[in-house]
Amino acid sequence: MRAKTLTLSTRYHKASDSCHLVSLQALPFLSQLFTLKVQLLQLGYAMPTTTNKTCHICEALCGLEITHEDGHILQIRGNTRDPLSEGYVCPKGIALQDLHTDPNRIKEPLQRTKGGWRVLSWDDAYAESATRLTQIREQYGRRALGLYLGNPNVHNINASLAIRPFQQALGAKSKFSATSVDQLPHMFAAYHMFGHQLMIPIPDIDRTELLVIMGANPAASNGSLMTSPNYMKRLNRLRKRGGKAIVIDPRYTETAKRCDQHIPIRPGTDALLLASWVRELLEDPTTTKRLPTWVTLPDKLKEYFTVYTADAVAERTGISVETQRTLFRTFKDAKRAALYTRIGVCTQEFGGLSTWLANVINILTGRLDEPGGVMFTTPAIDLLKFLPPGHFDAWQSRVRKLPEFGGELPVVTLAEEIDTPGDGQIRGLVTIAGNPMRSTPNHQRLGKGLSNLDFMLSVDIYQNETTKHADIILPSSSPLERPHYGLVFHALAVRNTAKFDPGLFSRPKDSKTEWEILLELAEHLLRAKGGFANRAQALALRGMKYAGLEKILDFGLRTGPYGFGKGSIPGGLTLKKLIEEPDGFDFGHLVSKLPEALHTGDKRVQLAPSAMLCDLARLETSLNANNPQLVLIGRRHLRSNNSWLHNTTRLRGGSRRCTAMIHPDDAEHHDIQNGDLCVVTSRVGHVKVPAEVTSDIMPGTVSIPHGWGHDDTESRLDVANEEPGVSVNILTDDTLFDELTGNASLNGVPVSLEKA
Ligand SMILES: Nc1nc2c(c(=O)[nH]1)N[C@H]1C(S)=C(S)[C@@H](COP(=O)(O)OP(=O)(O)OC[C@H]3O[C@@H](n4cnc5c(=O)[nH]c(N)nc54)[C@H](O)[C@@H]3O)O[C@H]1N2
Ligand SMILES: Nc1nc2c(c(=O)[nH]1)N[C@H]1C(S)=C(S)[C@@H](COP(=O)(O)OP(=O)(O)OC[C@H]3O[C@@H](n4cnc5c(=O)[nH]c(N)nc54)[C@H](O)[C@@H]3O)O[C@H]1N2
Ligand code: SF4
Ligand SMILES: [Mo]
Repeated sequence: MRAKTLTLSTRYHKASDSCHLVSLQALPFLSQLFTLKVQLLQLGYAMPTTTNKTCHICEALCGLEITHEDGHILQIRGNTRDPLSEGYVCPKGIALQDLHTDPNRIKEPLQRTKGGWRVLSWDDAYAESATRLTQIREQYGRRALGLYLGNPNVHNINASLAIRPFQQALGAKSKFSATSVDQLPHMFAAYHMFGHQLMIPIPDIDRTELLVIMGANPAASNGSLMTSPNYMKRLNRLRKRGGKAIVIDPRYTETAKRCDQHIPIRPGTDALLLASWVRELLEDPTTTKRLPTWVTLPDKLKEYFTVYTADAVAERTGISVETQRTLFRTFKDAKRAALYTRIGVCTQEFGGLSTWLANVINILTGRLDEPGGVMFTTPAIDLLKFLPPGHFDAWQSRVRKLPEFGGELPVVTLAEEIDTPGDGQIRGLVTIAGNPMRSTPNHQRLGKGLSNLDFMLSVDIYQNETTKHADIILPSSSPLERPHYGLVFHALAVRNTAKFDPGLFSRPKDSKTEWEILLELAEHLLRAKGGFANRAQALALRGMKYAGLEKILDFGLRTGPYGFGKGSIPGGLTLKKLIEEPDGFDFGHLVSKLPEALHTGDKRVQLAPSAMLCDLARLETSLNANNPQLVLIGRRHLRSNNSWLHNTTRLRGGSRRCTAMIHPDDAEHHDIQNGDLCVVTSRVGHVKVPAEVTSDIMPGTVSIPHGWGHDDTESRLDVANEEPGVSVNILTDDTLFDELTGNASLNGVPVSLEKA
């Protein structure tokens, strides 16, 4: 049995399973200890307590056990009873304590003045923000107000639930988010093929026999759009049961090193390989005959693919005809197989087509909705029921006429919408948990725009490269002081589970969650606007505040697939039951649910929507393009998370280095030695970065991780500042994007290289 600290349970902490196993003889001893503990507590001695918490940093939803005493954290470890993460924790989960204690984390509202930053009361901060934002909207219209939502919002139930009413009260038309430097192509394909933007097929890693991983490095990222904690252990299990894993990536990644095969691919050419794959499948007449009856197949689909012969794409992709054919055959012959594509494939020139084609391959090979293939998760709160299915191109951006998706514009247009004069030019901006000054392409241009705004408000925990431009920063409480429910990521998980934690510590007086901040701001905005409609909205808002976050979650659970009258829990799942079971509920493997679960009007999968078929013409043109001499790609590190986890001492060093990986041939060609400082230049900028010469990367490719560049003197990030690195998004280009979806093209950016 695992050794355990004897702990006094908190209100919500269930006695651990190992306690249940303690023999009867030990009971008198335990009760003596308990009495002793109570006596010590009465004398004012604090005792260690162990509380469950879900890690909110990445998508993996790891269950943690945090031992703490008197507000101090003594230990963080993985919860072995967690049905999804099974005890796994990565270094970032351990470093949660640094986030909590970070002296740089903002604790009070701040206002930027000519004389520097000053502390502001919450009331004044709300009032001032609402007045200034309302003024801009009334004077210049809704387009003049911008909103940028960053990635941590989807990991934060407080923000996730409060953002919608806040948005309505703000009334900003120019909305942006990290979606368009990330998963937009997945949502675009889901919307067009399955009828709902969040109906994303998830690889059934626990039952598959062949997993093809394209443009993802789960050994660093722990999986994305497949919540799959302990990804590498899951891959090991797959291989132990006789299965195989293949990685298609320009770099021989940490993941590839632990798989069966690595196929290097030239960045940005995935759509060509996938089109060749689809062609091969359509060449066989039995492929379409075997399709389920609920798949709509357009006439003459085959004709769209005739040009993409294995031979024709070999040159551009760098993948030989032989390797292609073996890959296609292996996938087709496998009893169970799943093709999984992620950020390296999304954020490139053909991100939309590639993501769609991967879905098509999974469907044509009979993998969709089949165990061991790609399936749809059944989360305890059915997100799809509460969120709109989506829309596309209902209106366009002002300057470049890029299409909206689900009411948001591609973030590659943000800078030009701020710096291009004219009607609707953005003059006021709100950022919530976002750092576009490190996460979006060509952010120097954006920086100039931000410093010229009439007013900017940031809801954030740090004064960083983005929020330093704000007039007011509203800080939220520590992540350890707030509840967690993985609203979004339970819905994208490789297993159906649910868990809730109410937060580890109570909040200090005057510290607020995003739920409180955003709803309070919304109320101020509605009041500033006045009018009957706004009074009605304000009333609804007050109702929401009064009900509280827990009531809303409880409603979601009760009406969900394991709620009253459904599932195996007597009386149905409620929040109370989740709280009483802090290790969470396990509802088992993903289940087949098509065609009933489809959101399309005709309950059929649209295999080849016209938007995608039209875009194939653009792909065809690229077939005969020349490969650029040198292109840039990204990289993630296990000990880092986007741009905002570089201020912890625990995560410093190790493999987490901001270097430019280059192949020995390219190094020799440019007379660069390992460790030399080199200059990487693109159309929009240049950076000076140490070279890491390695044959792990394909010739003609440079890899630099994103999220770095913390040398800004106006930021308050003391630890990050000591090891600043450079921002790769100085090189990425706001004019490079996927024309189908509007997603940024961050991989495959043409660059040149020289010794500094
Ligand atoms: N070149 C390149 N660029 C990329 C990528 C890439 O692969 N290559 N990846 C892209 C991807 S996938 C993503 S998701 C985006 C991320 O893009 P963003 O979401 O814009 O950036 P993050 O680095 O996640 O910054 C998050 C911000 O939230 C703040 N924050 C952290 N926790 C909290 C909290 O609890 N509450 C509040 N209010 N604020 C908080 C941080 O201080 C920081 O300012 O970056 C993208 N950019
Ligand atoms: N430790 C850590 N974990 C994270 C994050 C983090 O920053 N750090 N960020 C989180 C977020 S927001 C996200 S979205 C996920 C992303 O999770 P992943 O998608 O796994 O992201 P990466 O680790 O960047 O892996 C992308 C891979 O794509 C490859 N690649 C680049 N260009 C191409 C190309 O043109 N074709 C192909 N086939 N491959 C290419 C890169 O070499 C890289 O190995 O990770 C999440 N988890
Ligand atoms: S893998 Fe992600 S969720 Fe798990 S501990 Fe690490 S950062 Fe947290
Ligand atoms: Mo992301």
